[in-house]
Amino acid sequence: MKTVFSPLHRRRAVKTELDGGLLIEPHEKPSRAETILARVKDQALGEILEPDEFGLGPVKRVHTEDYIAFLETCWEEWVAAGKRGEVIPTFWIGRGMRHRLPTDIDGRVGYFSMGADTSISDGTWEAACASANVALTAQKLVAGGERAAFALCRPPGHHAHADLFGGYCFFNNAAIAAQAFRDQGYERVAILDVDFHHGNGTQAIFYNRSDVLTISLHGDPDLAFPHFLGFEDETGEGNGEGYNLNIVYPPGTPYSIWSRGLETACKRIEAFRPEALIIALGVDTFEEDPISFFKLKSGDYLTLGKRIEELGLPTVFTMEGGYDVDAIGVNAVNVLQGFGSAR
Ligand code: SP5
Ligand code: ZN
Repeated sequence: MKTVFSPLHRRRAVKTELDGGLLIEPHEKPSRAETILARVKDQALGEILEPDEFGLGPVKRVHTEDYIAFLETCWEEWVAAGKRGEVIPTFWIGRGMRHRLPTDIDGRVGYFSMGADTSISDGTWEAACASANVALTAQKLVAGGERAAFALCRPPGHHAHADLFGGYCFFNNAAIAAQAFRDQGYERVAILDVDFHHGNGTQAIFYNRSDVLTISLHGDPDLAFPHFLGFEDETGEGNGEGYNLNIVYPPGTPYSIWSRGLETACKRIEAFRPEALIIALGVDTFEEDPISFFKLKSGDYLTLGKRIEELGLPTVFTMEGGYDVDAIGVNAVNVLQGFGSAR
């Protein structure tokens, strides 16, 4: 399987993550992607390509113009306003307040975010654009006839809404790739999100559409980030009714339980008869992950990859979360090797 990777991910190297009232070293750090890349090379998974440049056209199919413009200049505006630290939102739209885009940078940062876990500094814009290009290049490979491709995206994407950053995400790479398939004439596309966290951005982007099926398996949002979306009664709206599926699990869930939901998801995907599949691939379901509470083991990722291959669909993997850096390479590449070894 071919891997798409951009060294520009290194431009995203924030120093802070607000966690428990402290500014800690971010969980979402450059060594994550480098460790996965090293494993791809070590295992000779396949050719490694740098992304093509697609410009902002395909990004604008998913994200709003005002959000994109904000992200591009946010750091410069922040510095120009005399701030001395990294961009971290402090104020949000509370219940009863107005959804009106303010001029002031503090107001704009709050307006376009869904969490304060995601700092911004110089280079975040370049890395986010490169990450979208990585996903789009993998999509192009698969549209061109490859059975599957691995988009080694960093920063990740699945928490980003059309006009919100947060959860370490800026552009929703999986959604952008899915929309690219649609714009190239694919009638139905499925997105299966196996990251520990609910794919809230992906769900929201396609919530009223029946052409992109969204499925997420994740830690119960009653107990885990993103806290305010991802419950099982969220099934889609309007035309999209029946085209969103959430499956939630409690702390301590092992693969033997998690995989039951995977079976439900696979049955739903088969019934939908998509022409392409996107896997939002997070490996923060791992037993040693520092911010999550599932108990998947490294070998389970081989089994997961094999089950995904059995769907028999053209498949793009977009890299999402996974914060045990020591294991992230083995776990992510195990999914891809499980997929490959089923042939
Ligand atoms: C892409 C992705 O996986 N994003 C996840 C973002 C989660 N950010 C919030 C992390 C909160 C960590 N809280 C630690 C609790 C540990 N018991
Ligand atoms: Zn995650």
